[in-house]
Amino acid sequence: MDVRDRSFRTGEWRTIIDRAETGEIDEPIVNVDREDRREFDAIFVGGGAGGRFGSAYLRARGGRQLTIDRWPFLGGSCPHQACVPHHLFSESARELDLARSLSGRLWFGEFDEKRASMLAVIELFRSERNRAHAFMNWQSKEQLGMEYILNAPATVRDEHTVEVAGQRFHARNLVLGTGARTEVPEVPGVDLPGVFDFASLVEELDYEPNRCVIIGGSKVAVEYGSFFQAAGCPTTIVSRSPLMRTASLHHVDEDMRQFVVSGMRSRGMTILEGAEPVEITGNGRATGVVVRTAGGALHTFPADFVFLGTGERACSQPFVDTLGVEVDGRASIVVNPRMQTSVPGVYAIGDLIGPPMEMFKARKCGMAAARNIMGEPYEFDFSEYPDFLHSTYEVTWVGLTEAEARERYERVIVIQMPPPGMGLDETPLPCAEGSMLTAFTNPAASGFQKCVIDAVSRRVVGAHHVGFGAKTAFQYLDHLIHRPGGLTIDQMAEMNELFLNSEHFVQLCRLRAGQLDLTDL
Ligand code: COM
Repeated sequence: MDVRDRSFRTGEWRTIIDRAETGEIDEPIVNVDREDRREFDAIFVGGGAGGRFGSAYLRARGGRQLTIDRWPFLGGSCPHQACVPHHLFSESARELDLARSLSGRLWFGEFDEKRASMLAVIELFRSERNRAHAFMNWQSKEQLGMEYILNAPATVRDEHTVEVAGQRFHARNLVLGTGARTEVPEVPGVDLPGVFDFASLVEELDYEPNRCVIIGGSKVAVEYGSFFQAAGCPTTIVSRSPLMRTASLHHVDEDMRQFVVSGMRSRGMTILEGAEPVEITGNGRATGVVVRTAGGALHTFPADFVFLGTGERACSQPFVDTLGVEVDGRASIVVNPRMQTSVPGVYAIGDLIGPPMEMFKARKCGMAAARNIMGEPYEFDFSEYPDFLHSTYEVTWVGLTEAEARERYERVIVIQMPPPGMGLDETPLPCAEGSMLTAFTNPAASGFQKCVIDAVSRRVVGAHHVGFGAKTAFQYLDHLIHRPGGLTIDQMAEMNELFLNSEHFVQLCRLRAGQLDLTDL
């Protein structure tokens, strides 16, 4: 299907994507400018976040790219199976938990557990997700001027050649961005029906689960588990490491972690740390998980729904086989800070190069590759970054934990809410957007925040927050605290807060900034 000379509106794109997904359109969707005789500067293999942003950047720099994806849309797993559904599920968890905790109060009706359905939310996502896909195709073509071939897998032939739908395309460079997949643990029974990961959940779930066991303690386990529990499916998490202490998460403050994990427990979740799955039992489909608990005893936890939260592994094998790119012990393609692989002219980006498997990294990797390809030496160091997850809350953090700061600096103060030593139920603070009703009805659950300051330089070195509405601020806080000179408590005190502001940092810093010798608050 050649769409080059057509200009579809998003509704028309949606129909095309729908038809491609049902197999009604089984040919490639081709948007290639046959009249442009220029060589391609790059072929992006994979049109997910990294490929799309890299492609857009390269075009904006005057280059010519071709982006190829096996799916009939650009944007990749983010809008199809990962970030977007996760945010829909996490918002649903928050709403469900609020409605449950306020059942019968104010204007809230008696909470009806039968109407709390994870399947209904998943079906909503499944039926509507192509709207976002349609926008990506439209924007990439009409606004960003990208060339692409969709609905057809790409096969890399050599470091300059990619074959798609029987046709070969050549480019000065290749940018590989085909992502990662769930690392399936070697547990007997893992192939049984009733065992899902984040992708098969949105593709295949067709029943309402009654009891869930999650294997693994990743971010995905915390986020999806909180949703399952809120949607009325009692959930047990089986994790070798303490939750939020897995290797993929850095700079998790212990007080913040305890607030999050004890909140999950108080909402009814069972969290088994130091535990390992021995077997998924089943009788044609999953019926439970046998777990060796921290004490060594074996217990069987019944479940009609088992979810894998064990992390992901890069889909690098085709490129190892064809190009011989170097990979590390976890199959992630090894790149330098310019995103160059061990093979000259071949770049790799996003989840394919390993953790953190986060959106900011994928998109900036794409941009970094594009800049280098277009002759601008550019390095991307993603070793320090802000991070977040959802429980029923938005949990956000940047910089150092209090413990890390105390190791690094001689004198550290914290500005914290509730203040250190005060019981959670003694104060309804912090509260702001999204937590006012909770603060007035269940103060102990209103949230937690902590700002960590090096008292000598007066610089903010870490910020941690559990609540709602603060995530956006952390993007800017990340920039401010990591820029040369950083961000001091005095500069925070100069900011104009939009009161009530979720993380409370500006006004709390102002209460202390007058001190020449800073103390905790
Ligand atoms: C976002 C997809 S949902 S992309 O990063 O804009 O391509």
